[in-house]
Amino acid sequence: MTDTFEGMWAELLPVGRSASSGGYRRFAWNSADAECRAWFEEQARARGLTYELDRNGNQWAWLGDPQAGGAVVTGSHLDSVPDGGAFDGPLGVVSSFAALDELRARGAEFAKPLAIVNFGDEEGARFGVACIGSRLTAGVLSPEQAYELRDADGVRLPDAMERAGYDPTAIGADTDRLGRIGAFVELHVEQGRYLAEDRPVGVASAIWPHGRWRFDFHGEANHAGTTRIEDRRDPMLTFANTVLSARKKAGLAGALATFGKVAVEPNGTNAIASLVRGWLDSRAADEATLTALVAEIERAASERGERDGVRVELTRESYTPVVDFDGPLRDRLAKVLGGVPVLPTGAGHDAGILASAVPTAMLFVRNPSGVSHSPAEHAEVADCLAGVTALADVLEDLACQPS
Ligand code: HGY
Ligand code: MN
Ligand code: MN
Repeated sequence: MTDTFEGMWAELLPVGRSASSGGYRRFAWNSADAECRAWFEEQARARGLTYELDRNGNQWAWLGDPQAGGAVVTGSHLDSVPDGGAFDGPLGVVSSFAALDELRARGAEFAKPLAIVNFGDEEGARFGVACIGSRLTAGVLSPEQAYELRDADGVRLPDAMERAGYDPTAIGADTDRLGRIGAFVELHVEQGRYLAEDRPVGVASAIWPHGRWRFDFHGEANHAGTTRIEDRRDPMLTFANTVLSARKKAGLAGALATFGKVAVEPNGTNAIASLVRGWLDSRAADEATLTALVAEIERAASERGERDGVRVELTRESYTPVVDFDGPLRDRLAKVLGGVPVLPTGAGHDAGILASAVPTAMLFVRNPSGVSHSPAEHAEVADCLAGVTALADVLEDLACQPS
């Protein structure tokens, strides 16, 4: 099992990696994504698994009859955020194949179908909505909504799918497929430091509610060298104040608010901007806090906009309500693993989307620094292998023993 994990990891590591930063740019339907998908299909076929591409472009590798029902499914995603780390997503997919190899090495007898899945476009880095592959499958993103999505170059999601060789006309809820899943378990690198001092593997209890909102600050383009300060309608000013205000209000609310992406038009050094677009990522332990925080940030932005002569518009682009993972499944995993830490997370996952339709659980693997969505993201090999063993133990309990 050690050699299969490290062999697979080494194969996948260079795909879509920047030579300068060491970060990844595996975006939905781009060439790096295609290479990752080819790798997934190769791993499936090399193990004699039944390879399947579903209507939403998610990849499945089946052991046993995909139609039988009660399947135990594991897996994660292979796409990344811009300049992301190596572990967020791929650790779950590689560990799933390695866990299957481990179970076969143990001589495990499967009583239920087992599947490994790669959910497409989990990060939403290109089209702005998180977990598009699993949201479409769970029916929480409609085809109509998906057809409206465009990337920064104005390319529509269906056109991107078509250019990558996928049929966008088939996308939509896949109730039948979800109805054949008995349990979904996603292994993922931890994206905080909860496990750092403790154990290599933990079990997830919940995912914080979180969302993405786009602020459009409409000002007036003008000359940077001839426009008096008092005559300006500078959206950059309103944006900057909104960033500061969001940070302060999130701190007071014990919540999180991040402006990590901004677009400026016309984006010239010697021109006052006409439009600034800022994307807010906000998260909180409960929905009431999150809703109140975003409303406060919006109010502060509008008030500042009044002062600056800037019109402010807010659009919610992506939202995931709080996820409390399936209690009995969570407790069963914790028992199988012998009382490991049970922890919440502020990071969204495909498991969080599927939790609305099937019993779902997550395993976290220790990330010593807690850093994620960065080339510095890291997990020690020993902890990754502990994660594979834990996943194999859990899958053996769920799929290899008559319930
Ligand atoms: O944004 C998130 O929490 C996840 O990485 N998609
Ligand atoms: Mn991520
Ligand atoms: Mn992830």
